[in-house]
Amino acid sequence: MQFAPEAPARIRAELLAGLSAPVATIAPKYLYDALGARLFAAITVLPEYYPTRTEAAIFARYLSEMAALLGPAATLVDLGAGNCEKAERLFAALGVRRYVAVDISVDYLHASLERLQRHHPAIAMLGVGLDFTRSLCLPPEAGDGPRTLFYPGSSIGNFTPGEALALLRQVHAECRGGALLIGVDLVKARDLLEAAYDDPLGVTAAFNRNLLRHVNRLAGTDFDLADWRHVAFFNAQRSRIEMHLEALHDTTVRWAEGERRFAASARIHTENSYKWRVDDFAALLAAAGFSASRHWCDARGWFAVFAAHG
Ligand code: AVJ
Repeated sequence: MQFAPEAPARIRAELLAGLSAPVATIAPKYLYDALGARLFAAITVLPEYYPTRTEAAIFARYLSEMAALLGPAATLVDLGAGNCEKAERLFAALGVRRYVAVDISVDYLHASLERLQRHHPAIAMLGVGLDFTRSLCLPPEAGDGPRTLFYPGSSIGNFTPGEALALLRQVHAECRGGALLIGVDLVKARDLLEAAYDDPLGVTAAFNRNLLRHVNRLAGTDFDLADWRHVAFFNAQRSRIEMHLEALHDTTVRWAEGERRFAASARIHTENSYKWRVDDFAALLAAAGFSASRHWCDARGWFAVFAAHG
């Protein structure tokens, strides 16, 4: 295991700067404290949240085709590994011999890797605690040969197209002539998109509102969850789902050396989830330096998995 956790003071400064900005913002990576990770796991089994099961079906159906295209992936680097479940399903087909799990949440990673190592004693495993939304720089232990980078779940959707390009350029450099396997959520009808991010059971609302508790712990703020409601909608012009927290009435949030007043219905922007068109994403991969990419979709064309060579 190798951890490079962000300094608490830096996290706090980043959060308070976001809260004080003209458009108050909290980065979506803070959605995943221990409870947030469990709420997200619950989201993935909601009938309305199609991405996880659609992507899993694409992998189940086309894995051998993907493996044939990629060639043996001796080193598999999992970006945002979490419980490592998705990567584990690739081990046999891709002939993985070294597995590098990267995640911002290191506690979770530790437990996941211990279990995984017991089931796959022949695979060398390394856990890396890293916030790659800042910069993706893998340690030398990640191996000096070509690497296959795995970025499933459409987490790339959290980045603006410009940020996504910058991240994919780093991914391209880190794969060292290897490959990338990435899941991408696609543009579809507004009602399908909005139901996936504002489910009737309120799990996504709980996931979003729980962010405020996490921020209270990280930044020493005094958010009262009762003051905030979940808002999610598709911004068609920018091709993204936006999640916000909206003040139910006038409220002031305080911390050690500052405060911010929110008028009724003022919002804090908490997440973007970009939805791509296949051609635009293929062009993005090319712009990031990847050569010929291929993609596989579900029958409804809701989600795509792209494979590209470095
Ligand atoms: C984990 C970023 C892919 O954007 O669909 C799910 C997170 N947010 N429901 C997504 C999320 C609200 C998810 N990603």
